[in-house]
Amino acid sequence: MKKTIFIFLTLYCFLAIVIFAIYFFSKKYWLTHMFLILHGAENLKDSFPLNTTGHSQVTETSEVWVNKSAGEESLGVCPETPPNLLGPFQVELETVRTLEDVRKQVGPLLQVGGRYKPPDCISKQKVAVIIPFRNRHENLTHWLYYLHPFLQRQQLDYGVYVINQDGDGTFNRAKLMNIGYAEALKEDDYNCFLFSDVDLVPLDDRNLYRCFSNPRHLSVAVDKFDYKLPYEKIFGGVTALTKEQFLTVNGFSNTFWGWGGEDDDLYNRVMLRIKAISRPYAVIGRYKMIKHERDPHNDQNLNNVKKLKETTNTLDQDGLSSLNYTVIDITKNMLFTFITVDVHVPMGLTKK
Ligand code: UDH
Ligand code: MN
Repeated sequence: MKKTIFIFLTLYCFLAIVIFAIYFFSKKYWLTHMFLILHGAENLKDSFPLNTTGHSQVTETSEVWVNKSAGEESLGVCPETPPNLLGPFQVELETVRTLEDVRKQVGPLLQVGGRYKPPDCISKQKVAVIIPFRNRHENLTHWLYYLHPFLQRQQLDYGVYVINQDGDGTFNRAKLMNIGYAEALKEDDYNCFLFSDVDLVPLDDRNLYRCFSNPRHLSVAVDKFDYKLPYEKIFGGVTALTKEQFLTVNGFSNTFWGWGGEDDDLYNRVMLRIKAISRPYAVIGRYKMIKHERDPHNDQNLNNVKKLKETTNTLDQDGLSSLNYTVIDITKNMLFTFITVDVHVPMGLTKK
């Protein structure tokens, strides 16, 4: 009899443990999933809404996507407002910095190719940061020194792609952006593209480097322009578009050779197809532009001004749909992925 009671009790305990374990794990699973579903389905309010004076601006909500991979099931979605932001911070560009210094300071948290994921939460977007580049190594070092910690404080899942134009033919900023988009997508399923000049260092980390429900112009208050928009429709410097928004406007034009116009053409594309942009408040969208002269082989091109009248007619043929280039080299280090490309400079523009 005693033996039967003992066996019965043992079985009873075992069953209770099994039932408890099933209950515990399923609850954790459902809690995580309810959290993701609730936050994923909601269009969360932009914590830093727009200056409403601009005619083209609308109040924004930020989009929510979730990128989960194996081993991340138990992490929650990153909060809408990152908890460790500094707000305004000091930027000092006099110190001579080497890539090695920067690597020592900000490298340890990164993965090869300048990739980062927040360790404690799942970022809602996967952001490819695209930098058009030629011969601005000092600028790039400063940019990396300030931007990696900045992007990490924002809990972004991101990768940095420096798109280096090969040779000394006329520079083409916009085409390099399109190439960056195409090359980044070959590496990962990015859903947000952050296009940044190499010389623009943000001064406030509340200026979120993520995508919003309208294409976003982030560099609204640059020191070079007295911390004001030089003109209302400016869409150059730093911009962010979702993959869908970028596809909707067929990317940038590939045919703006030399300085000027390509950013205004993108503005036209956005206005034709999406009809609205967003911006952070000027008090947040503050930047220092690292001092520089106009580069060689990037003279102002007055033909670009004429082309701006033609955006309606050229949008469909000229852009991502007609992009052609040759990759010469891809080098990865801890701070960035450096992609050298032949942008196929037309005859006659190969040297100036
Ligand atoms: N760039 C290079 N190397 C070059 C030329 C340009 O890396 O030889 C890249 C670099 O990322 C640079 C960006 O292209 O930051 C833009 O070039 P820029 O810095 O010479 O342009 P600028 O500062 O433009 O003059 C500021 C915006 C002006 C208003 C927009 C007018 N539509
Ligand atoms: Mn500049």
